[in-house]
Amino acid sequence: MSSIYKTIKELSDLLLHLNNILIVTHERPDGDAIGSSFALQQAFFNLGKKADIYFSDTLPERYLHLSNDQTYVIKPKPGANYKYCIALDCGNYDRLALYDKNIRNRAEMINIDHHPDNELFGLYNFVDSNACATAEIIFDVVTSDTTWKINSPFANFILIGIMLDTGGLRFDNTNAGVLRKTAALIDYGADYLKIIKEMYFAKPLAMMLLETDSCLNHMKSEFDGKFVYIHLSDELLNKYGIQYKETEGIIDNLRTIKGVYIAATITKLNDGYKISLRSNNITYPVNQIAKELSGGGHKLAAGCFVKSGDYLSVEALMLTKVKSLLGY
Ligand SMILES: [Mn+2]
Repeated sequence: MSSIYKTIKELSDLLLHLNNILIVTHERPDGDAIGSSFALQQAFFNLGKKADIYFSDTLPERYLHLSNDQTYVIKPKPGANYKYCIALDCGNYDRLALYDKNIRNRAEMINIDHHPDNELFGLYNFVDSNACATAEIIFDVVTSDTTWKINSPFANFILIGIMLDTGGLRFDNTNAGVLRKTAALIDYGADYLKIIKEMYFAKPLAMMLLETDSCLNHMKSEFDGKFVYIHLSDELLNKYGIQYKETEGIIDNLRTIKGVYIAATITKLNDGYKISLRSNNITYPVNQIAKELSGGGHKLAAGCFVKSGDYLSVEALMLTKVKSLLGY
């Protein structure tokens, strides 16, 4: 029997009693997935408890400095056995990066997330779609009970999660509470200016050139300019030596264009194409499109995967969906 937790206090009481913990998150982890995972691990460390994090791949370059003391694993030790598995920032079980697809039969699964379409796949579930980031939920937990101890690494990890999911405190999910918590994180020792510098003022030249090339030569515009998208082909990425996992910022740039409501990138992935979608207007919730194509996400940021060997048919499918969402 699975249960749904409604309050931060209940969640905090549950987490405080755990030991022998594995933390997991979605595939191709973003700043919130990474920040909230490291933050929760740090919170357990601060209580003298051990918790491992599993990622299915090495982290994007901008996050590599977070992991210099080998605090996460890519290949778990054979026979690794955890009593609890905490899933962060992931709406459904299939999207979780897991080294053992049967882990939920071997460990008690705790699902903590802020995606509105979360499928409550855990034995224990806490989902708050009003939270701007999963990192905000972890912050709420750790500040809800004085048993938890906060230090500056914890504050930095939370801040990274919040900054990434709010686009640097600029997206619609930024409210007064988020700003107060950001201020509190600085009081707890987060290095705000360092994080801003690393995230927004340290773009590799190759990335700048890729962005320029992709806007100049590969961006397409439809529906009176309300929709723009880029096919981030392997050829284009290879030209600049940039891996797909590093390109999280490109789509966010597209939606800053005046008059654009929806932006997308399409990238080849294994036996199909990954479509990432952004909206800057809740009148056009892109998770609706993602859902119709078996993906998911938030109203303003969502994604899906279409199994197909044919780019043009995937592009056409996406255009049909966007057209109807925009009411054309
Ligand atoms: Mn998130």
